[in-house]
Amino acid sequence: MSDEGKTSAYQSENVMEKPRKRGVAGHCAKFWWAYLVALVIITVIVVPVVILVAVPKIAQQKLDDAELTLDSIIMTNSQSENFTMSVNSVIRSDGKVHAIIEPFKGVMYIEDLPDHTPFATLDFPETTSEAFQVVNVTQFTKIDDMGAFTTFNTWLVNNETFRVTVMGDTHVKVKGIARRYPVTFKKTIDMPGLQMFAGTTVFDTAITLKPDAEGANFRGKARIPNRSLVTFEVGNATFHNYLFGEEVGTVYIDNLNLKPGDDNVFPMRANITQTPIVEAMGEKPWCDTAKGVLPFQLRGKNVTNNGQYLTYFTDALASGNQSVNIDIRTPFRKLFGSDLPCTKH
Ligand SMILES: *[C@@H]1O[C@H](CO)[C@@H](O)[C@H](O)[C@H]1NC(C)=O
Ligand SMILES: *[C@@H]1O[C@H](CO)[C@@H](O)[C@H](O)[C@H]1NC(C)=O
Ligand SMILES: *[C@@H]1O[C@H](CO)[C@@H](O)[C@H](O)[C@H]1NC(C)=O
Ligand SMILES: *[C@@H]1O[C@H](CO)[C@@H](O)[C@H](O)[C@H]1NC(C)=O
Ligand SMILES: *[C@@H]1O[C@H](CO)[C@@H](O)[C@H](O)[C@H]1NC(C)=O
Ligand SMILES: *[C@@H]1O[C@H](CO)[C@@H](O)[C@H](O)[C@H]1NC(C)=O
Ligand SMILES: *[C@@H]1O[C@H](CO)[C@@H](O)[C@H](O)[C@H]1NC(C)=O
Ligand SMILES: CC(=O)N[C@H]1CO[C@H](CO)[C@@H](O)[C@@H]1O
Repeated sequence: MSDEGKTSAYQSENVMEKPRKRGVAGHCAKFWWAYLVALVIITVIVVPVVILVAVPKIAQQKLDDAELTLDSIIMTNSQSENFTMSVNSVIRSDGKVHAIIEPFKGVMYIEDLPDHTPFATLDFPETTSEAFQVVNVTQFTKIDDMGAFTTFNTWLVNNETFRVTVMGDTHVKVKGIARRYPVTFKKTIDMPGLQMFAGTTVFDTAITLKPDAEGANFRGKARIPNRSLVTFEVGNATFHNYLFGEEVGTVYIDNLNLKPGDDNVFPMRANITQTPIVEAMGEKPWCDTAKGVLPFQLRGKNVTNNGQYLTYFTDALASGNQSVNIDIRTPFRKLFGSDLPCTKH
């Protein structure tokens, strides 16, 4: 192979050297065939190499270099088998190549799980290679793989951050070239998770001795931080309520709609077994140094939205315990007018 290459290089040098000694016109007349051969070579090899190899490589390279940032994901109208998803994102590139990227379906999967099972498919609209391209998509989304979607929600609820990949095959049209080039759009992004709602606080609490009309003997407000970029329409959520490892009741939060940020405040109510609470309130350190702030834990029990049972949120919220310290002394004082005496321990 390399020998053949050398021979042809040598021959072409000969072709180029000889004509220098003759006149331009004679040279052209005599060696028209050489130009024809050169033209044919350029047309047959060089142009196709540029069009078929170089341009698509550049197109793919430019697409690979572009950066995708997710600004927000909004899940609304959550139903058992589907929901509406809005994704607001930006694609940034150097903007040097003028090209159109055809619409395509991009699958989304968790990068750090080896099976890369898609949990959702995003319909990307046609985009251009502008340096700053806002891509907002709102679409009805059918949950094709409930296991993968539940896992995504579970990671979102539990993790500090995790990686999600968006990938799809599409075509690029470069300005001035009729051909469409197949390219692959593949971007991996870091997604902040909810960290099991760490930092949730409960305030404006009140307790009653008898359950009210809704069966609750505890009411308060919960401020639930959302560190993720995702807005969730969760619906009516119930939680197991644990104290010192024992289940002591059920917590209800209705119409839970979590937006990114710190101002997610929801009324909560609970139906709590009173005995373990009263006992703890009379024991050290809760009755003195801990000031009646009890270390409860919450774990998802059931999520329904407009009468539909949402397994993907139920399972995600059930995947771990969320610690919430609740001041029981303040509502206790309001109810009884005094603290419980500390029993010796
Ligand atoms: C979405 O799912 C619900 C069940 O959860 C079903 O009743 C409804 O028809 C679905 N919507 C569409 C458009 O498929
Ligand atoms: C995309 O969505 C963002 C956030 O909701 C919004 O600020 C922006 O105006 C939208 N842009 C377009 C082009 O729709
Ligand atoms: C995310 O959380 C899941 C389950 O809670 C865990 O198995 C996984 O290792 C975590 N991944 C990362 C990247 O933190
Ligand atoms: C949550 O806490 C309860 C009570 O301590 C315990 O029984 C349960 O196994 C915990 N669940 C998880 C998922 O950590
Ligand atoms: C909660 O309320 C229901 C109905 O009033 C009652 O049957 C149940 O025992 C209560 N649970 C607790 C933990 O108090
Ligand atoms: C949640 O509630 C729905 C509707 O009431 C019920 O069908 C489902 O079995 C419940 N799931 C759990 C885990 O309790
Ligand atoms: C939550 O429950 C209440 C009382 O049962 C009901 O009126 C309301 O429609 C439910 N909300 C949702 C979003 O399902
Ligand atoms: C407590 C906490 O981390 N809150 C965050 C909630 O989400 C917003 C937006 O993503 C952040 O700015 C907050 O810091």
